Amino acid sequence: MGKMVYLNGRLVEAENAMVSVFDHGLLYGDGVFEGIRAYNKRIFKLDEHIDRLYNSAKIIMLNIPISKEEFKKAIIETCKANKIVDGYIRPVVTRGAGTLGLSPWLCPNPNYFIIADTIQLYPKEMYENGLEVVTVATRRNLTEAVNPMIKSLNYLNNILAKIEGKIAGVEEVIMLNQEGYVAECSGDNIFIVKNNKIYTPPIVVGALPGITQATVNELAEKEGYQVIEKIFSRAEMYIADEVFLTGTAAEIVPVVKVDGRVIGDGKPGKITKVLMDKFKKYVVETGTPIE
Ligand code: PXG
Repeated sequence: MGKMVYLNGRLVEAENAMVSVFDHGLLYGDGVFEGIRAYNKRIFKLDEHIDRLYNSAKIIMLNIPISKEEFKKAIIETCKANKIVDGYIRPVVTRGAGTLGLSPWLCPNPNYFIIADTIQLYPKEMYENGLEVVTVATRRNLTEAVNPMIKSLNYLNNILAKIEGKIAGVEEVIMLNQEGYVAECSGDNIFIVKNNKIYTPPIVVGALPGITQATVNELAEKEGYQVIEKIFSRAEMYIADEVFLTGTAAEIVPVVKVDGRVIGDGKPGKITKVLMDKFKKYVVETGTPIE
């Protein structure tokens, strides 16, 4: 049996997992998604990801046709069918097939599917030596336009930023909001450390409420560090003692250079390394069992 995809209530062979070209998810990016990790046959922060998926859907008035409990069961079933031990899970809900017009009311049946695959890990050097990042010209979406707290299928804002980063020769980029404050990265949240205090921008700045970000808050506080939500500028980032990024795929990545400015002593920071270590232990011992 090859790869199986969960599509609208049942598991189908990956090559038969198809949606219509009239699906508004494809035509307009009208839909929502999640990216979830599995570690050691356990699904990490499943409830949190499901809550965020349903929140994103609620904001765009997309009715997910099954309950949260049913969605969680479907995710577990998909992981089982694909014998996932360590993997990456991608639940997607689209507006469904409709007319060529924008109206979501003419899309009566949302499509939902779940892909469970193995994960392509980032190079080890990135974690050992730290990452260089740059700020890009593409600003993060206005909260009054497509609010970045919606994990929608419309990721062009992030993709444009990613392209700028690629041209500049970096793997991840920093995005500012319209006021010029640091919002987040193309697919990661950002933290800075100054005088043993940890800061991350509040969601109102224009960022996705990251589940890895929330996990870092939890772990940092357990270690006795204060995590403060604070609006900060590029300049404050340049003079930080440490900078690191968080995301489901990337986990915790130390940053050692921002816009050409060396952060701290140019090596992954002390607190960053403590958090990376705690995170590594935490992920394998928590989570929803796949069996
Ligand atoms: N900000 C944005 C814009 C994201 O898309 C995060 C922050 C981190 O959130 P979590 O909950 O994962 O800690 C994300 C999520 C990829 C990829 O392939 C990454 C995300 C989404 C889709 C693909 O790197 N990151």
